[in-house]
Amino acid sequence: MSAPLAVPLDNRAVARVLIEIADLLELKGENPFKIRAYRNGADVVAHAAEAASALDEAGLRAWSGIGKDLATRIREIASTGSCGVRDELLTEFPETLLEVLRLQGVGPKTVALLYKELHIKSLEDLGQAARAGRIRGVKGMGAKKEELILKALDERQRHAGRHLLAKATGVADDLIAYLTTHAPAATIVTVGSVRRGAETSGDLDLLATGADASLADAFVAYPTVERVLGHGPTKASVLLRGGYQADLRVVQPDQRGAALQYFTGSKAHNIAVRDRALARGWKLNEYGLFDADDHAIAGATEDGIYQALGMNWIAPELRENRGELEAAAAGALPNLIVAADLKGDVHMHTTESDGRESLETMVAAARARGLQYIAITDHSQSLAMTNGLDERRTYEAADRIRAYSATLKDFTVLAGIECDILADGTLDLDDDCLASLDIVVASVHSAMQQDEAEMTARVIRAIEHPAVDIIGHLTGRMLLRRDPARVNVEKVIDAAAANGVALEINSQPYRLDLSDSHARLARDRGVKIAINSDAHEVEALGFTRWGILTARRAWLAKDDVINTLPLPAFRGALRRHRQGAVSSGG
Ligand code: DGT
Ligand code: CA
Ligand code: CA
Ligand code: ZN
Repeated sequence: MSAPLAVPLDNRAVARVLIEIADLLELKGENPFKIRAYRNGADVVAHAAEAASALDEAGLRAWSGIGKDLATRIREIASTGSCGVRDELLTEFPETLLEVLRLQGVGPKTVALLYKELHIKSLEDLGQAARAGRIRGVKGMGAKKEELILKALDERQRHAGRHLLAKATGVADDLIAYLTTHAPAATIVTVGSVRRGAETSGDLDLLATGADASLADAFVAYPTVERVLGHGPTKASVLLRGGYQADLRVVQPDQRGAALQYFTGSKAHNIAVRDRALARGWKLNEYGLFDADDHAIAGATEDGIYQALGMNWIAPELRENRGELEAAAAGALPNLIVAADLKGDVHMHTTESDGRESLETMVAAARARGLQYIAITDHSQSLAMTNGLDERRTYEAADRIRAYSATLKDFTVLAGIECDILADGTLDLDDDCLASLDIVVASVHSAMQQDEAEMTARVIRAIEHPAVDIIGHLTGRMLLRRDPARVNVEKVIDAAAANGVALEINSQPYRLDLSDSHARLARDRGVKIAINSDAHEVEALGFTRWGILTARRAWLAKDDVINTLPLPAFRGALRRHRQGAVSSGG
């Protein structure tokens, strides 16, 4: 039994331990019902509103699906970070085997078999065995399985240790909240790639001022710390559960701006900024900007540093050395879009297809977020597994949406569809049906393996269809999971510009598609952008936060984004209402 923790684990951390136990039981070939109970338990804990650590056994058992045994385990995990069952399982299997288990497409049976037959204990062992062709020799494996394993290992290698922006932000926010309770007077902020809003990040970088060495002590004692990599009074580094490395720096208030600037990066941006200092015979580092005699010129604020170097302050999202220094020196930085500029969200789903909530619930949540209009864009028929709509259901849903919208004061719901772009570039619903709607988002969801010529022609054909207003998630990429489809983005952008079709920045954390650089290219060629949540539940309406960050990294201003327009102007900006386009029947 482990020693009690200073601070109990939060629900997410408890859930992770439960999942680990389920994984280990699966390796052992245990009773599937028992395994399921742990997985369900993890789900319940992760989604519970109350902290598991604050409840006694009876309180935990009041949660559905939590029996006596599980309640005991949860209590133990929350207070000690582990439990007897887990510790015992880890005497039977090395912990490194869990990483093998998490490899895409390698199930517990395979892992257990390879452990038994080839003594494969880690990803390293697995790679060696696969490359040496030893896996195909194991009964029940074969050359095909070996190839799949090599591919999974390669993918993992490419994504190793990187995390989605939304997740990294959540982990950083939790860590900062914890640190703030230890040092209420300190200012603690996220720097590095997370502050720049980059789509993925390698590690978390935190910067604190107004704190003493006890902050670093609290940092290394954070409940989810797995390993302390370094620990000094002004600098510490830890490995957190979930594979996040986090670095903390504590600096003096008069150096705060210099440290913020330095640790925000990017490296390429910093090098270019430092070159400007060097050109003046000055020196710039994380402690400040200094003249040739080592007198401090600036350092307390970032603004002071940029100003001293003849530039306007540059928003973190732009700091990639993609022309921002020149623009800042010329006073020509864009006036970047902010979250409050969004007036509508025109891509989301309801229970009519694969969404989790009704039209009414989505509307209430969107209103509560301060939006003025939304479009309901459920899937079309060819996505059968989402219960996609055929023409008849599309007409009916549109009637229902418009009737409901008419009952609302100061809010409008547009009747739309996320229409599938079929493999040949034709659309999934007939022309009359599409023309009758208020808005059509067209997206690719199938035949993602097409070659570049085919995929590009397919999307352009959809863009040329007069009923299409917006192309959804153009490349279909899934960050850290699936590469973008082979599509010539530049040609698509030119076609969108020629036809007055907008391109979407899909704000789903694992999509962010268009990417920042593609969105910037689109804007440069005169294409309007729509920032949409693609929400399938109310919480997901908040995803536009990530879409906004991506838009800012793309240098977009309010005017570049069509759903910043109030409704009448938004409607007028849609392709269907532009000159030469078909007019909507509705
Ligand atoms: P990541 O963690 O891979 O997502 O990317 P960053 O940008 O967060 O990079 P990281 O964590 O290695 O370093 C944080 C910032 O510190 C980086 O953006 C710029 C600054 N920095 C780190 N190493 C150097 C360096 O060698 N030279 C300069 N000028 N800046 C550096
Ligand atoms: Ca970093
Ligand atoms: Ca770092
Ligand atoms: Zn979609």
